Amino acid sequence: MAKYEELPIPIFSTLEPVYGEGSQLEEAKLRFDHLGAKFLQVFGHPPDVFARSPGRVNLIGEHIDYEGYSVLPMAIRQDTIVAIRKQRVGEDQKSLRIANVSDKYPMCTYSADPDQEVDLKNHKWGHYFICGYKGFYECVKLKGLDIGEPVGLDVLVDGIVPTGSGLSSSAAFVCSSTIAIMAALGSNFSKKELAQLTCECERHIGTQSGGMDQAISVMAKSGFAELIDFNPIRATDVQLPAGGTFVIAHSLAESQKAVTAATNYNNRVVECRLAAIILGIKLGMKPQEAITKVQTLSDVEVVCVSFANSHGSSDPVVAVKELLKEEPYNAEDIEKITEEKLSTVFGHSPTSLDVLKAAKHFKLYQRASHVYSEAKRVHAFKDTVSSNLSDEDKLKKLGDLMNASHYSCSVLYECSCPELEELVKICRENGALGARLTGAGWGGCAVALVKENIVPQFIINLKESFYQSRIDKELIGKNDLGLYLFASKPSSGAAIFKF
Ligand code: NG1
Repeated sequence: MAKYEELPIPIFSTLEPVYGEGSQLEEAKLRFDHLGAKFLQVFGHPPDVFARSPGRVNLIGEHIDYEGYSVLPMAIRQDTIVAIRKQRVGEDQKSLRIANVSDKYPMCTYSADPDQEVDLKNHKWGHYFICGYKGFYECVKLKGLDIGEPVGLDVLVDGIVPTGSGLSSSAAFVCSSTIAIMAALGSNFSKKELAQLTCECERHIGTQSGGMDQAISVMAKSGFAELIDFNPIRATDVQLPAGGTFVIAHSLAESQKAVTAATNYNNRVVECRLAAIILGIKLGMKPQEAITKVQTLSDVEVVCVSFANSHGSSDPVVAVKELLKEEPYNAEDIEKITEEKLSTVFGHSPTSLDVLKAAKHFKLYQRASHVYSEAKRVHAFKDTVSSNLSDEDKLKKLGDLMNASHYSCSVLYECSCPELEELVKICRENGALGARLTGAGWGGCAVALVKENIVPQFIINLKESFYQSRIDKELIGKNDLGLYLFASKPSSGAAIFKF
Protein backbone atom coordinates (compact mmCIF):
# COMPACT_ATOMS: atom_id res chain seq x y z
CA MET A 1 0.00 0.00 0.00
CA ALA A 2 1.26 3.50 -0.85
CA LYS A 3 2.53 5.50 2.10
CA TYR A 4 0.19 8.22 3.32
CA GLU A 5 2.54 10.94 1.98
CA GLU A 6 2.48 9.36 -1.49
CA LEU A 7 -1.32 9.45 -1.76
CA PRO A 8 -3.08 12.11 -3.84
CA ILE A 9 -5.30 14.79 -2.28
CA PRO A 10 -8.69 13.13 -1.63
CA ILE A 11 -11.61 14.13 -3.86
CA PHE A 12 -15.05 14.19 -2.21
CA SER A 13 -18.54 14.76 -3.54
CA THR A 14 -20.01 15.63 -0.12
CA LEU A 15 -18.82 17.81 2.75
CA GLU A 16 -19.21 15.25 5.58
CA PRO A 17 -15.82 13.50 5.24
CA VAL A 18 -14.10 16.80 6.00
CA TYR A 19 -16.54 18.79 8.10
CA GLY A 20 -18.13 15.94 10.07
CA GLU A 21 -21.55 16.78 11.39
CA GLY A 22 -23.40 19.31 13.55
CA SER A 23 -22.70 23.01 13.57
CA GLN A 24 -19.39 22.68 11.73
CA LEU A 25 -21.11 20.94 8.82
CA GLU A 26 -23.93 23.50 8.80
CA GLU A 27 -21.42 26.36 8.72
CA ALA A 28 -19.51 24.68 5.87
CA LYS A 29 -22.73 24.13 3.87
CA LEU A 30 -23.55 27.83 4.13
CA ARG A 31 -20.05 28.83 3.06
CA PHE A 32 -20.02 26.51 0.03
CA ASP A 33 -23.52 27.63 -1.03
CA HIS A 34 -22.54 31.27 -0.70
CA LEU A 35 -19.29 30.69 -2.58
CA GLY A 36 -21.12 28.97 -5.45
CA ALA A 37 -23.79 31.69 -5.68
CA LYS A 38 -21.26 34.54 -5.52
CA PHE A 39 -19.09 32.85 -8.14
CA LEU A 40 -22.03 32.77 -10.52
CA GLN A 41 -22.79 36.41 -9.77
CA VAL A 42 -19.18 37.61 -10.29
CA PHE A 43 -18.14 35.44 -13.25
CA GLY A 44 -21.44 34.44 -14.84
CA HIS A 45 -20.71 30.68 -14.60
CA PRO A 46 -20.61 28.14 -11.77
CA PRO A 47 -17.17 26.93 -10.57
CA ASP A 48 -15.74 23.64 -11.89
CA VAL A 49 -14.31 22.51 -8.58
CA PHE A 50 -13.50 23.59 -4.98
CA ALA A 51 -10.38 23.02 -2.86
CA ARG A 52 -9.90 23.59 0.87
CA SER A 53 -6.86 23.65 3.11
CA PRO A 54 -6.77 24.38 6.87
CA GLY A 55 -4.72 26.69 9.10
CA ARG A 56 -2.67 25.13 11.85
CA VAL A 57 -1.52 25.65 15.38
CA ASN A 58 2.00 24.60 16.18
CA LEU A 59 2.08 22.82 19.54
CA ILE A 60 5.86 22.82 19.84
CA GLY A 61 8.92 23.31 17.61
CA GLU A 62 9.09 27.00 16.79
CA HIS A 63 11.48 28.47 14.22
CA ILE A 64 13.24 25.19 13.63
CA ASP A 65 11.56 23.84 10.49
CA TYR A 66 13.80 26.01 8.28
CA GLU A 67 16.77 24.58 10.16
CA GLY A 68 15.75 21.07 9.09
CA TYR A 69 14.25 19.98 12.43
CA SER A 70 10.96 18.21 13.10
CA VAL A 71 7.96 20.15 14.38
CA LEU A 72 4.65 19.14 15.94
CA PRO A 73 1.59 21.04 14.69
CA MET A 74 -2.10 20.15 14.31
CA ALA A 75 -4.60 21.44 11.75
CA ILE A 76 -7.39 23.66 13.05
CA ARG A 77 -11.01 23.85 11.94
CA GLN A 78 -10.60 27.24 10.21
CA ASP A 79 -9.67 26.91 6.55
CA THR A 80 -9.53 28.61 3.16
CA ILE A 81 -11.84 27.42 0.40
CA VAL A 82 -11.08 28.26 -3.23
CA ALA A 83 -13.69 27.91 -6.00
CA ILE A 84 -12.19 27.81 -9.48
CA ARG A 85 -13.18 27.60 -13.15
CA LYS A 86 -11.02 27.22 -16.23
CA GLN A 87 -11.99 29.79 -18.87
CA ARG A 88 -13.36 28.07 -21.99
CA VAL A 89 -12.50 28.54 -25.67
CA GLY A 90 -14.03 31.84 -26.81
CA GLU A 91 -13.61 33.44 -23.37
CA ASP A 92 -10.75 35.74 -22.30
CA GLN A 93 -8.32 32.84 -21.55
CA LYS A 94 -5.40 35.16 -20.90
CA SER A 95 -5.98 36.40 -17.40
CA LEU A 96 -6.35 35.13 -13.86
CA ARG A 97 -9.24 36.90 -12.13
CA ILE A 98 -9.05 36.44 -8.37
CA ALA A 99 -11.97 37.61 -6.28
CA ASN A 100 -12.76 37.26 -2.58
CA VAL A 101 -16.05 36.85 -0.71
CA SER A 102 -14.88 39.61 1.63
CA ASP A 103 -15.13 43.22 0.44
CA LYS A 104 -11.87 43.88 2.27
CA TYR A 105 -10.07 42.23 -0.63
CA PRO A 106 -10.76 43.79 -4.06
CA MET A 107 -10.53 41.65 -7.19
CA CYS A 108 -6.93 41.20 -8.46
CA THR A 109 -6.18 40.46 -12.10
CA TYR A 110 -2.93 38.93 -13.33
CA SER A 111 -1.78 37.57 -16.67
CA ALA A 112 -1.96 33.80 -17.21
CA ASP A 113 1.82 33.74 -17.86
CA PRO A 114 3.36 31.42 -15.23
CA ASP A 115 6.77 33.11 -15.66
CA GLN A 116 5.53 36.55 -14.62
CA GLU A 117 7.44 38.35 -11.88
CA VAL A 118 5.63 38.95 -8.59
CA ASP A 119 5.86 42.62 -7.69
CA LEU A 120 7.04 42.20 -4.08
CA LYS A 121 7.39 45.92 -3.41
CA ASN A 122 3.69 46.28 -4.18
CA HIS A 123 2.06 43.77 -1.88
CA LYS A 124 -1.42 42.57 -2.92
CA TRP A 125 -3.49 39.78 -1.38
CA GLY A 126 -3.75 38.05 -4.76
CA HIS A 127 0.04 37.52 -4.78
CA TYR A 128 -0.50 34.41 -2.64
CA PHE A 129 -2.56 32.86 -5.42
CA ILE A 130 0.12 33.71 -7.97
CA CYS A 131 2.70 31.99 -5.77
CA GLY A 132 0.65 28.81 -6.04
CA TYR A 133 0.18 29.33 -9.78
CA LYS A 134 3.89 29.78 -10.47
CA GLY A 135 4.78 26.89 -8.17
CA PHE A 136 2.30 24.59 -9.92
CA TYR A 137 3.80 25.30 -13.36
CA GLU A 138 7.36 24.91 -12.04
CA CYS A 139 6.40 21.48 -10.72
CA VAL A 140 4.70 20.51 -13.99
CA LYS A 141 7.87 21.47 -15.86
CA LEU A 142 10.08 19.55 -13.43
CA LYS A 143 7.94 16.43 -13.80
CA GLY A 144 7.96 16.82 -17.61
CA LEU A 145 4.13 16.81 -17.78
CA ASP A 146 2.31 18.20 -20.77
CA ILE A 147 -0.74 20.13 -19.67
CA GLY A 148 -0.94 22.39 -22.73
CA GLU A 149 -0.76 26.17 -22.94
CA PRO A 150 -1.57 28.20 -19.78
CA VAL A 151 -5.23 29.28 -19.80
CA GLY A 152 -7.19 31.93 -17.92
CA LEU A 153 -8.79 31.06 -14.57
CA ASP A 154 -11.65 32.55 -12.57
CA VAL A 155 -11.21 32.21 -8.84
CA LEU A 156 -13.20 33.05 -5.72
CA VAL A 157 -11.64 32.75 -2.25
CA ASP A 158 -13.23 32.37 1.18
CA GLY A 159 -10.68 32.29 4.02
CA ILE A 160 -11.59 32.17 7.71
CA VAL A 161 -8.13 31.57 9.19
CA PRO A 162 -7.40 34.83 11.04
CA THR A 163 -4.58 36.66 9.22
CA GLY A 164 -1.33 37.69 10.92
CA SER A 165 -2.18 35.40 13.81
CA GLY A 166 0.49 32.70 13.55
CA LEU A 167 -2.20 30.22 12.46
CA SER A 168 -0.86 30.04 8.96
CA SER A 169 -3.52 31.75 6.95
CA SER A 170 -0.94 32.18 4.20
CA ALA A 171 -0.27 28.42 3.93
CA ALA A 172 -4.03 27.72 3.96
CA PHE A 173 -4.42 30.17 1.08
CA VAL A 174 -1.38 29.03 -0.92
CA CYS A 175 -2.20 25.33 -0.47
CA SER A 176 -5.89 25.65 -1.31
CA SER A 177 -5.00 27.80 -4.36
CA THR A 178 -2.38 25.37 -5.65
CA ILE A 179 -4.67 22.39 -5.14
CA ALA A 180 -7.55 24.21 -6.85
CA ILE A 181 -5.31 25.07 -9.84
CA MET A 182 -4.14 21.48 -10.00
CA ALA A 183 -7.70 20.13 -9.88
CA ALA A 184 -8.96 22.64 -12.47
CA LEU A 185 -6.13 21.79 -14.86
CA GLY A 186 -6.58 18.08 -14.43
CA SER A 187 -3.62 16.73 -12.43
CA ASN A 188 -3.37 15.42 -8.87
CA PHE A 189 0.08 15.38 -7.27
CA SER A 190 0.84 13.45 -4.09
CA LYS A 191 0.53 15.08 -0.68
CA LYS A 192 4.32 15.02 -0.38
CA GLU A 193 4.84 16.73 -3.74
CA LEU A 194 2.28 19.36 -2.83
CA ALA A 195 3.84 20.02 0.58
CA GLN A 196 7.20 20.54 -1.12
CA LEU A 197 5.89 22.64 -3.96
CA THR A 198 3.72 24.91 -1.81
CA CYS A 199 6.67 25.52 0.53
CA GLU A 200 8.74 26.64 -2.47
CA CYS A 201 5.77 28.79 -3.53
CA GLU A 202 5.93 31.03 -0.48
CA ARG A 203 9.49 31.96 -1.43
CA HIS A 204 8.00 33.81 -4.40
CA ILE A 205 6.43 36.16 -1.92
CA GLY A 206 9.67 36.85 -0.10
CA THR A 207 9.47 34.71 3.07
CA GLN A 208 11.95 31.89 3.49
CA SER A 209 9.32 29.48 4.75
CA GLY A 210 10.46 26.31 6.50
CA GLY A 211 7.67 24.07 5.25
CA MET A 212 5.80 23.16 8.43
CA ASP A 213 2.61 25.02 7.60
CA GLN A 214 2.20 23.62 4.12
CA ALA A 215 3.06 20.09 5.26
CA ILE A 216 0.43 20.02 8.02
CA SER A 217 -2.18 21.81 5.90
CA VAL A 218 -1.84 19.14 3.22
CA MET A 219 -1.23 16.06 5.39
CA ALA A 220 -3.29 16.58 8.55
CA LYS A 221 -5.65 13.84 9.76
CA SER A 222 -8.71 14.47 11.89
CA GLY A 223 -8.06 13.57 15.55
CA PHE A 224 -4.25 13.67 15.36
CA ALA A 225 -1.46 16.16 15.75
CA GLU A 226 1.44 15.28 13.44
CA LEU A 227 5.16 15.06 13.96
CA ILE A 228 6.44 16.53 10.70
CA ASP A 229 9.95 15.53 9.59
CA PHE A 230 11.69 17.19 6.67
CA ASN A 231 14.15 15.84 4.06
CA PRO A 232 12.17 13.82 3.16
CA ILE A 233 8.84 15.22 4.32
CA ARG A 234 7.00 12.70 6.50
CA ALA A 235 4.06 12.94 8.89
CA THR A 236 3.70 10.66 11.94
CA ASP A 237 0.37 10.64 13.80
CA VAL A 238 0.50 11.85 17.40
CA GLN A 239 -2.52 10.97 19.52
CA LEU A 240 -2.76 13.59 22.27
CA PRO A 241 -3.52 12.38 25.83
CA ALA A 242 -7.12 12.36 26.99
CA GLY A 243 -8.32 15.09 29.35
CA GLY A 244 -6.42 18.01 27.79
CA THR A 245 -7.53 20.61 25.24
CA PHE A 246 -5.59 23.23 23.34
CA VAL A 247 -7.01 26.71 23.61
CA ILE A 248 -5.90 29.27 21.04
CA ALA A 249 -5.93 32.92 22.05
CA HIS A 250 -5.04 35.87 19.84
CA SER A 251 -2.84 38.59 21.35
CA LEU A 252 -4.55 41.07 18.98
CA ALA A 253 -1.11 42.26 17.87
CA GLU A 254 -1.02 41.54 14.14
CA SER A 255 2.28 40.20 12.87
CA GLN A 256 2.84 41.47 9.35
CA LYS A 257 5.23 38.78 8.24
CA ALA A 258 5.75 39.89 4.65
CA VAL A 259 6.34 43.52 5.67
CA THR A 260 8.72 42.84 8.60
CA ALA A 261 10.55 39.92 6.96
CA ALA A 262 13.94 41.66 6.73
CA THR A 263 14.16 42.43 10.44
CA ASN A 264 12.20 39.52 11.90
CA TYR A 265 11.60 36.18 10.19
CA ASN A 266 14.22 36.29 7.43
CA ASN A 267 16.68 37.89 9.86
CA ARG A 268 16.50 34.79 12.06
CA VAL A 269 17.02 32.51 9.03
CA VAL A 270 20.20 34.46 8.19
CA GLU A 271 21.41 34.47 11.81
CA CYS A 272 20.99 30.70 12.04
CA ARG A 273 22.97 30.18 8.84
CA LEU A 274 25.77 32.41 10.11
CA ALA A 275 25.83 30.57 13.45
CA ALA A 276 26.00 27.26 11.58
CA ILE A 277 28.84 28.42 9.28
CA ILE A 278 30.89 29.69 12.23
CA LEU A 279 30.32 26.50 14.23
CA GLY A 280 31.42 24.54 11.15
CA ILE A 281 34.61 26.60 10.85
CA LYS A 282 35.38 26.44 14.57
CA LEU A 283 34.93 22.69 14.40
CA GLY A 284 37.46 22.20 11.64
CA MET A 285 35.92 23.11 8.28
CA LYS A 286 37.75 25.45 5.91
CA PRO A 287 35.84 28.75 5.61
CA GLN A 288 35.01 28.22 1.90
CA GLU A 289 33.91 24.66 2.58
CA ALA A 290 31.61 25.84 5.38
CA ILE A 291 30.15 28.60 3.19
CA THR A 292 29.33 26.20 0.37
CA LYS A 293 28.24 23.19 2.41
CA VAL A 294 26.53 24.53 5.52
CA GLN A 295 23.01 25.83 5.12
CA THR A 296 21.41 25.09 8.48
CA LEU A 297 22.23 24.30 12.09
CA SER A 298 21.17 20.69 11.49
CA ASP A 299 24.04 20.45 8.95
CA VAL A 300 26.60 20.96 11.75
CA GLU A 301 24.77 19.11 14.51
CA VAL A 302 26.92 15.98 14.16
CA VAL A 303 30.16 17.92 14.63
CA CYS A 304 28.66 19.88 17.52
CA VAL A 305 27.61 16.63 19.20
CA SER A 306 31.12 15.13 18.74
CA PHE A 307 32.49 18.27 20.38
CA ALA A 308 29.96 17.90 23.20
CA ASN A 309 30.94 14.22 23.59
CA SER A 310 34.51 15.25 24.20
CA HIS A 311 33.16 17.46 27.01
CA GLY A 312 31.11 14.67 28.59
CA SER A 313 27.76 15.64 27.03
CA SER A 314 25.64 14.80 24.01
CA ASP A 315 24.02 18.22 23.80
CA PRO A 316 25.02 20.38 20.80
CA VAL A 317 24.29 23.48 22.92
CA VAL A 318 27.61 22.73 24.69
CA ALA A 319 29.39 23.55 21.42
CA VAL A 320 27.35 26.75 21.05
CA LYS A 321 28.29 27.85 24.56
CA GLU A 322 31.97 27.12 24.08
CA LEU A 323 32.47 28.27 20.50
CA LEU A 324 30.16 31.24 19.93
CA LYS A 325 30.35 34.46 21.90
CA GLU A 326 27.35 35.60 23.86
CA GLU A 327 27.69 39.26 22.82
CA PRO A 328 26.16 40.13 19.45
CA TYR A 329 28.48 39.88 16.44
CA ASN A 330 28.78 42.64 13.88
CA ALA A 331 29.40 41.98 10.19
CA GLU A 332 33.17 42.58 10.48
CA ASP A 333 33.50 40.09 13.39
CA ILE A 334 31.86 37.45 11.23
CA GLU A 335 33.77 38.31 8.05
CA LYS A 336 37.06 37.84 9.94
CA ILE A 337 36.00 34.24 10.61
CA THR A 338 34.43 33.49 7.24
CA GLU A 339 37.20 35.28 5.30
CA GLU A 340 34.45 36.37 2.92
CA LYS A 341 32.13 39.37 2.65
CA LEU A 342 28.63 38.60 3.92
CA SER A 343 27.21 40.16 0.77
CA THR A 344 29.07 37.45 -1.17
CA VAL A 345 28.02 34.63 1.17
CA PHE A 346 24.36 35.57 0.62
CA GLY A 347 24.84 36.98 -2.91
CA HIS A 348 22.37 34.50 -4.44
CA SER A 349 19.50 35.47 -2.11
CA PRO A 350 17.90 38.92 -2.50
CA THR A 351 15.79 38.43 0.67
CA SER A 352 18.94 37.67 2.70
CA LEU A 353 20.68 40.74 1.24
CA ASP A 354 17.72 42.79 2.52
CA VAL A 355 18.36 41.28 5.96
CA LEU A 356 22.05 42.28 5.84
CA LYS A 357 21.09 45.84 4.91
CA ALA A 358 18.71 46.12 7.86
CA ALA A 359 20.78 44.33 10.53
CA LYS A 360 23.00 46.13 13.02
CA HIS A 361 24.26 42.98 14.70
CA PHE A 362 23.72 39.24 14.85
CA LYS A 363 22.90 37.27 18.00
CA LEU A 364 24.30 33.92 16.96
CA TYR A 365 24.79 32.32 20.40
CA GLN A 366 21.19 32.94 21.43
CA ARG A 367 19.61 31.83 18.13
CA ALA A 368 21.62 28.60 17.93
CA SER A 369 20.90 27.78 21.59
CA HIS A 370 17.19 28.17 20.90
CA VAL A 371 17.20 26.00 17.79
CA TYR A 372 19.10 23.06 19.31
CA SER A 373 17.13 23.11 22.56
CA GLU A 374 13.76 23.50 20.81
CA ALA A 375 14.54 20.58 18.49
CA LYS A 376 15.07 18.43 21.59
CA ARG A 377 11.82 19.59 23.16
CA VAL A 378 9.86 18.40 20.11
CA HIS A 379 11.15 14.87 20.60
CA ALA A 380 10.60 15.07 24.34
CA PHE A 381 6.97 16.07 23.60
CA LYS A 382 6.48 13.13 21.22
CA ASP A 383 8.20 10.70 23.64
CA THR A 384 6.01 11.92 26.50
CA VAL A 385 2.87 11.31 24.48
CA SER A 386 3.91 7.73 23.70
CA SER A 387 5.28 7.00 27.21
CA ASN A 388 3.67 4.83 29.90
CA LEU A 389 2.92 7.80 32.13
CA SER A 390 -0.68 8.41 33.24
CA ASP A 391 -2.62 10.93 31.11
CA GLU A 392 -2.45 13.35 34.04
CA ASP A 393 1.36 13.12 34.25
CA LYS A 394 1.69 13.31 30.47
CA LEU A 395 -0.34 16.52 30.36
CA LYS A 396 1.76 18.07 33.10
CA LYS A 397 5.00 17.21 31.28
CA LEU A 398 3.68 18.52 27.96
CA GLY A 399 2.72 21.77 29.69
CA ASP A 400 6.24 22.11 31.14
CA LEU A 401 7.76 21.59 27.69
CA MET A 402 5.46 24.26 26.23
CA ASN A 403 6.50 26.70 28.96
CA ALA A 404 10.18 26.00 28.32
CA SER A 405 9.60 26.54 24.61
CA HIS A 406 7.98 29.89 25.26
CA TYR A 407 10.87 31.02 27.45
CA SER A 408 13.33 30.10 24.72
CA CYS A 409 11.30 31.86 21.99
CA SER A 410 10.93 34.93 24.13
CA VAL A 411 14.41 35.30 25.63
CA LEU A 412 16.76 33.60 23.17
CA TYR A 413 14.92 33.99 19.87
CA GLU A 414 13.24 37.28 20.73
CA CYS A 415 10.14 36.58 18.65
CA SER A 416 7.57 37.48 21.31
CA CYS A 417 5.98 40.89 21.99
CA PRO A 418 4.45 42.58 25.08
CA GLU A 419 0.89 41.50 24.21
CA LEU A 420 1.93 37.85 23.86
CA GLU A 421 3.86 38.00 27.14
CA GLU A 422 0.80 39.34 28.93
CA LEU A 423 -1.47 36.73 27.37
CA VAL A 424 0.82 33.78 28.15
CA LYS A 425 1.09 34.97 31.77
CA ILE A 426 -2.70 35.27 32.08
CA CYS A 427 -3.16 31.77 30.62
CA ARG A 428 -0.82 30.31 33.24
CA GLU A 429 -2.42 32.29 36.08
CA ASN A 430 -5.76 30.83 35.06
CA GLY A 431 -4.74 27.21 35.28
CA ALA A 432 -3.13 26.40 31.91
CA LEU A 433 -0.69 23.49 32.29
CA GLY A 434 1.49 25.27 29.76
CA ALA A 435 1.22 28.23 27.41
CA ARG A 436 3.40 29.59 24.65
CA LEU A 437 3.40 31.79 21.59
CA THR A 438 2.68 29.80 18.45
CA GLY A 439 3.83 30.33 14.87
CA ALA A 440 6.31 32.97 13.83
CA GLY A 441 5.50 35.25 16.80
CA TRP A 442 5.99 39.04 17.00
CA GLY A 443 2.24 39.09 17.52
CA GLY A 444 -0.41 36.57 16.64
CA CYS A 445 -1.61 33.77 18.88
CA ALA A 446 -0.70 31.89 22.02
CA VAL A 447 -1.64 28.25 22.54
CA ALA A 448 -2.45 26.96 26.02
CA LEU A 449 -2.82 23.38 27.21
CA VAL A 450 -5.82 23.31 29.52
CA LYS A 451 -7.55 20.49 31.38
CA GLU A 452 -10.77 19.75 29.53
CA ASN A 453 -12.99 20.21 32.60
CA ILE A 454 -11.86 23.82 33.15
CA VAL A 455 -12.00 25.01 29.53
CA PRO A 456 -15.31 26.96 29.82
CA GLN A 457 -14.16 28.78 32.98
CA PHE A 458 -10.70 29.36 31.47
CA ILE A 459 -12.29 31.06 28.46
CA ILE A 460 -14.48 33.24 30.71
CA ASN A 461 -11.43 34.24 32.78
CA LEU A 462 -9.36 35.11 29.72
CA LYS A 463 -12.22 37.19 28.41
CA GLU A 464 -12.28 39.18 31.65
CA SER A 465 -8.54 39.54 32.17
CA PHE A 466 -7.34 40.09 28.63
CA TYR A 467 -10.09 40.81 26.15
CA GLN A 468 -12.64 42.92 28.02
CA SER A 469 -10.42 46.02 28.14
CA ARG A 470 -9.74 45.58 24.41
CA ILE A 471 -13.44 45.19 23.66
CA ASP A 472 -14.04 48.41 25.63
CA LYS A 473 -11.40 50.17 23.51
CA GLU A 474 -13.17 48.77 20.41
CA LEU A 475 -10.07 46.89 19.28
CA ILE A 476 -12.45 43.99 18.66
CA GLY A 477 -16.22 43.78 18.52
CA LYS A 478 -17.89 42.15 21.54
CA ASN A 479 -19.56 39.58 19.31
CA ASP A 480 -16.31 38.63 17.61
CA LEU A 481 -14.55 37.11 20.61
CA GLY A 482 -15.07 33.60 19.21
CA LEU A 483 -12.76 34.48 16.31
CA TYR A 484 -9.93 35.33 18.69
CA LEU A 485 -10.36 32.85 21.53
CA PHE A 486 -11.37 29.23 20.96
CA ALA A 487 -10.63 25.64 21.90
CA SER A 488 -9.48 23.46 19.03
CA LYS A 489 -9.41 19.77 18.21
CA PRO A 490 -7.07 18.38 15.53
CA SER A 491 -8.84 18.76 12.15
CA SER A 492 -8.38 17.15 8.75
CA GLY A 493 -6.11 18.28 5.92
CA ALA A 494 -6.54 19.51 2.36
CA ALA A 495 -9.33 18.18 0.14
CA ILE A 496 -10.90 18.68 -3.29
CA PHE A 497 -14.68 18.83 -3.75
CA LYS A 498 -16.49 18.05 -7.00
CA PHE A 499 -20.24 18.13 -6.52
P1 NG1 B 1 3.50 31.46 10.55
O1 NG1 B 1 3.07 31.35 11.91
O2 NG1 B 1 2.54 30.86 9.60
O3 NG1 B 1 3.95 32.81 10.16
C1 NG1 B 1 6.11 30.79 10.12
C2 NG1 B 1 6.60 29.87 9.01
C3 NG1 B 1 6.76 28.42 9.52
C4 NG1 B 1 7.61 28.38 10.76
C5 NG1 B 1 7.03 29.37 11.80
C6 NG1 B 1 7.86 29.46 13.05
C7 NG1 B 1 5.83 30.50 6.77
C8 NG1 B 1 4.76 30.34 5.78
N1 NG1 B 1 5.65 29.86 7.92
O4 NG1 B 1 4.79 30.45 10.44
O5 NG1 B 1 7.34 27.63 8.48
O6 NG1 B 1 8.96 28.67 10.48
O7 NG1 B 1 6.91 30.67 11.27
O8 NG1 B 1 7.96 28.23 13.68
O9 NG1 B 1 6.81 31.19 6.55
